[in-house]
Amino acid sequence: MISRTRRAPLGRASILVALGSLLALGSAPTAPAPGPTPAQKQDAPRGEPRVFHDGKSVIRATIRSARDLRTVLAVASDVLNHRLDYGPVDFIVDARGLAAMKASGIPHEVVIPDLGPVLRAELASRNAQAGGGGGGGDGGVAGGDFFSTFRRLEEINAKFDALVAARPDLVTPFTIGTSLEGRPIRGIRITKAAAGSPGVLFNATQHAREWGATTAVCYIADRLVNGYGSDPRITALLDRAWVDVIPVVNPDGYVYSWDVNRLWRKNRRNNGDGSFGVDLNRNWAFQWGGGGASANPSDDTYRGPSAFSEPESAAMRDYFVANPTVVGHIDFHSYSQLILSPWGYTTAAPPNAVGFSALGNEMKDSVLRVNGANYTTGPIASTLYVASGSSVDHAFGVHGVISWTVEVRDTGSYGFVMPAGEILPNATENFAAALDLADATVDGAVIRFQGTPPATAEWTAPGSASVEVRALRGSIVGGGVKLFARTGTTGAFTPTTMTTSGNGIFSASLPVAPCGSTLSWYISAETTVGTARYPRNAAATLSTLYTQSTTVFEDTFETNQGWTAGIAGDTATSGIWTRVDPVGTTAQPENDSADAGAFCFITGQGTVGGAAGAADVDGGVTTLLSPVMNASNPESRIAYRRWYSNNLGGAPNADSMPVSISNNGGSTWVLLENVTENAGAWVEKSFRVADFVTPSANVRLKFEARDLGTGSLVEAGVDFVRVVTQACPPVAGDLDGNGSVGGGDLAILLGSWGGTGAADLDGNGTVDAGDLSILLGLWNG
Ligand code: 0X9
Ligand code: ZN
Repeated sequence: MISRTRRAPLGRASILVALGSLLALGSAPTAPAPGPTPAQKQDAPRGEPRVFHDGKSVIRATIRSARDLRTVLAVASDVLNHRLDYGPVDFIVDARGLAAMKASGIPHEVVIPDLGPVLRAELASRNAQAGGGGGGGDGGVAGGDFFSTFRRLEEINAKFDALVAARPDLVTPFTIGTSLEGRPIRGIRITKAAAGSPGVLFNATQHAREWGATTAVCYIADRLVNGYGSDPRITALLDRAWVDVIPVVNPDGYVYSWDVNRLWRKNRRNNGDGSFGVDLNRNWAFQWGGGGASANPSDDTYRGPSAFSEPESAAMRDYFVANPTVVGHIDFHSYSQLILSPWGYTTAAPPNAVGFSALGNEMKDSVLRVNGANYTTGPIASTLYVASGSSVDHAFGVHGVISWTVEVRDTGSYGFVMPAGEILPNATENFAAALDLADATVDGAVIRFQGTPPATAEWTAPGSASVEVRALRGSIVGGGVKLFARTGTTGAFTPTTMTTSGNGIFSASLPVAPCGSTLSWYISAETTVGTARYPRNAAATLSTLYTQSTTVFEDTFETNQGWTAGIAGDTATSGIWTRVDPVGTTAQPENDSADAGAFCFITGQGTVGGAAGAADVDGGVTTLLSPVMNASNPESRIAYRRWYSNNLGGAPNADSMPVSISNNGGSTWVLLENVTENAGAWVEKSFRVADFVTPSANVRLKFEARDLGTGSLVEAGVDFVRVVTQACPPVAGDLDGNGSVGGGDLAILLGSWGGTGAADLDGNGTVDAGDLSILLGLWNG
């Protein structure tokens, strides 16, 4: 379950940082500390006094049992991240609830002791940034500063109007219905595709307070409109599909979260019992009234009196009915950094779980590449919690739409009150996921590359490529998975049909090509509804340099080639590096890395049957130094196999083994990698020397096995060290070294006519007609 893998509750320091940054939002360096703001700013425009949750605290607790969960639900006045499985959950308590938590024995942390100052500071920063919280901000098409701060409903509407006005040929406005308080629920369609084409929907703000989701969806609209015609992937998408964007499904709640209560979630239904609001994401018909939805009107997950009792959710229902060619959908929420697929109402696997999983992983990887943010993916109910009557289940369960919930940033440091500086990073990474969802559902398939596309390949044996292909709509056409390749940057791509070994895996050999050439390639999968591509962008290809590797240094440690085990300054009292046929323990290998022979370097040899901790590294660091190796070739690579185990003895992963490289015989060192993972296995590593130091004939390696953390059991090993160069064999007649024999070589030959040198191809002592005829015979480019 995700909650177990989430990072540990915030420490005091990070809470202070979070609060500090929040208070600093939008303030000039000289701005006064937030104090009382004018009364007209404090009271909501609608006349209701603002709610600042004064004296309430935000708690992060760790649920360990059903009993803990019942206690938390009893004391919480609002659950923030609705993570009601075992693990951490964030919620608001009043002073009595806080006391009850303290008495409960449930592990918890007070993340925000008093919400009042935090929410007052948030309002002050909004007032400062947006000229009083209303009217400001550009409605500009080219982005402008629209994403520099959060925007009121009327600003979002103006922005969308501006997108329509700028590109009426591309953007069409629509309204899907009207909220309880009479606000239109608006959207735009962005497309150049023919009528009847497939399309996708991105919406946000079923939940009023989730402004990070609202801004992310506004950004999708902005990027698509502005990217059409300039960005090849966006252009291709909008030429074959439509994209609908509905930024605010719950306009009444959104306005209320601006004007009265920043932490409002539901719509603004008067429930008639003194409570307000229905949770729109529990009000959809599919499996309405099941688990994870409340029948109590005052609850934040109140499902409403009946399915689609609310005009906002009913408008969304009608949207799906009226748009039968919608094939993909993301309902954006905040917060928790999750990419969630059906089902929400049950932990049972959905139809085509493997397809959902492949697409979830594609989106997660794309998000990570944009800004390095980690999102987690999986089915809702088994990843987050059971919740029934939600949009995702309805869209998939009733209409077969490939539907997702994305919970955007962050993981709880700020929660709903995202700093304005996070708007763009959050939006750009989620835009990447949105594009993947669109391409995958429109084209019908996901292609997942197995491993990493190779940057280089041996030109005589370039190896093969494997992909996992999963249909999302329709099915994969027999023989329809192909690898397309060409050498160089011009000419047609030649297809090779990839063969399947079952389980969605397809493989093909990379084509043979001359040494020194670059292979451009991509993979495509034809489905009954379209053709998917890897990489997704039709203008992008993979590129692999064909080369020839030569091993210039190799050490299997069967003999001593001049390594130094233990150096001056080492502090370890045991487990000193030693070259042996290892005796295995639970921490140390029983065998070397399966290169030739049986020997390798390990940290301390124990006795057969001895305790795991008897000969491990203790008390400090032990260093293994290589002899000087020649890595002067500019494309030299260093490769080795290493073992590292530090998971035992009560302090997992507390230690490390830095591996460093020197190009001056050991005078100075540059870190290659700092091994901390407790692999407990031989791991092959390979580094391009020039990425770390200037290649030289004076290269050395240094492995430092450390036992510095308390109580941990550290064992390390090194084996099969190699220096490999990459260079193509000389081509006869290639006098200019460009890989082929052509005009440049002819010019060199004619330039040395009558003289001697490399152009004397027949070796008769003079560059003459004999050499010219050899060169013309080798002519190939
Ligand atoms: O509970 C929700 O509606 C969503 N989380 S939030 O914290 N934004 O409220 C998650 C919805 C996922 N979908 C289903 N549970 N079906
Ligand atoms: Zn939500």
